[in-house]
Amino acid sequence: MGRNLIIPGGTRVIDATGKLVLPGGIDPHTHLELEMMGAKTADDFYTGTRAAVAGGTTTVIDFVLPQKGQSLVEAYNHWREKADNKVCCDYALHVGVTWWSPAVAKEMQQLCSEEYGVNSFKMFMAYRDTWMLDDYHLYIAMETCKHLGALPMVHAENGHIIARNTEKLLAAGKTDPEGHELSRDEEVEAEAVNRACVIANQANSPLYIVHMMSRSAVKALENARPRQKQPVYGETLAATVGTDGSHYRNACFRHAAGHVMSPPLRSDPDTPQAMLEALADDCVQLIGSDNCTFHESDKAKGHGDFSKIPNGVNGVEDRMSILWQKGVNTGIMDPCRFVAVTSATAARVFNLWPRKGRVCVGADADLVVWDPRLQRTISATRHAHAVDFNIFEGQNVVGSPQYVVVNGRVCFDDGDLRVVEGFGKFLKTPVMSPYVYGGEAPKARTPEPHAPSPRLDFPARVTNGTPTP
Ligand code: DUC
Ligand code: ZN
Ligand code: ZN
Repeated sequence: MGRNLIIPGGTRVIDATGKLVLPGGIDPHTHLELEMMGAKTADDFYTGTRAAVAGGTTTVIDFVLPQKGQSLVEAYNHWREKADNKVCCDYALHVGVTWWSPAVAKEMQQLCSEEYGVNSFKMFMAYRDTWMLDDYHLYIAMETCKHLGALPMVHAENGHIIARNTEKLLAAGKTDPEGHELSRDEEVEAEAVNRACVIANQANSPLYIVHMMSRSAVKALENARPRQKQPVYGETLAATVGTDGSHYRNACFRHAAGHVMSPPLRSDPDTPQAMLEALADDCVQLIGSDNCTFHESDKAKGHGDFSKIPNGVNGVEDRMSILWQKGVNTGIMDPCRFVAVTSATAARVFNLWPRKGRVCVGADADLVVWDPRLQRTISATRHAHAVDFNIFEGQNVVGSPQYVVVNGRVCFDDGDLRVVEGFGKFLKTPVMSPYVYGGEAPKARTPEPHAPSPRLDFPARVTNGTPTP
């Protein structure tokens, strides 16, 4: 980087005039090659990171999810085996604390060592029969994180209420995918957000709330934040700002089941706008994808019983374009905030900054030449995922990567995807992120009316699909 650089002969020159050069996106939340609910995700670490790169994301952070009773270190090793030779871009790992014993605390400490490079642990307040921790153990897990300088993450939904509502709905004959949303409405999420904040406060621990999906959840976080002694981060998803729960009422099972994820998309039509505003005004700090794709044939396991539909949707590829379209093109956020929520803040929170998430001398050459005029129509027929469904099917987005450089190599080249399997590396994330533990994190804000940023005027340049008026 610099002016008047001496450029060696034969160096490829990419002219970025009229484009934006952004740090590669960081998706803090993926599930690649995961087995859950009797199915295996369609996207593995190759096709998932291929899709990431196609959309401008050059780092993903995936979740190691041990079975109850399984050694966390063993599960971590298994994830490394699945990923190391397949990833097309760099990746890091969070580890799930899905059960508790004193041995788990020891393993958390081991995973936080330099050798393993983990600095974040996820606890589930839902998935009662597989991954859920009760509040007592959630409290201890958070204390352990605090002690280690790691960051506890929670899936905030009340698993007991979901279990009981599911029984009642199925008994009453409500078996179709809409039952999924009905079994876990907004207050079931908001209650758990509040409880997670209270427990984190008792543990004097920072907290990261994954996939916040509703206005009620955001409100619960806003209410709690002024009381918190340590920083609390909120994450929302591409799915949340890019689509909504109306799809659960689609008469086509394939279509409705294709949108089933947890927490669910919300039927309140104001949700996407509210989540975008929460992202823009720093109530919510990051946007991930929760990419967890299942083929139609696997979603079909839940025909006649919504509780058996494997939970998860796509998003790692389209996350950045969806947010640009819904958030930047509408004037809700400016391009700098776009970079913060899609890349820089994740790098800071998970202690990858400034190697990742920043364009500067010394950082990895993970760069996106972003064309704010480039238009495309999202479709499963064209995406780089392995899965046969896309929750954003048919949406036109203006704003997409033209080039994506992964560690100095052009891996998305003006529409041509040129990824290399195994090119990515595992990133060790040291504990005690200065952002989380050093008082640099965002403070509670005083809620104020949302002030829109000036609308940018980029005329469209069409690649595929038809231009929107
Ligand atoms: N939610 C999903 O939809 N899939 C994976 C796990 C989760 O919490
Ligand atoms: Zn979750
Ligand atoms: Zn998830």
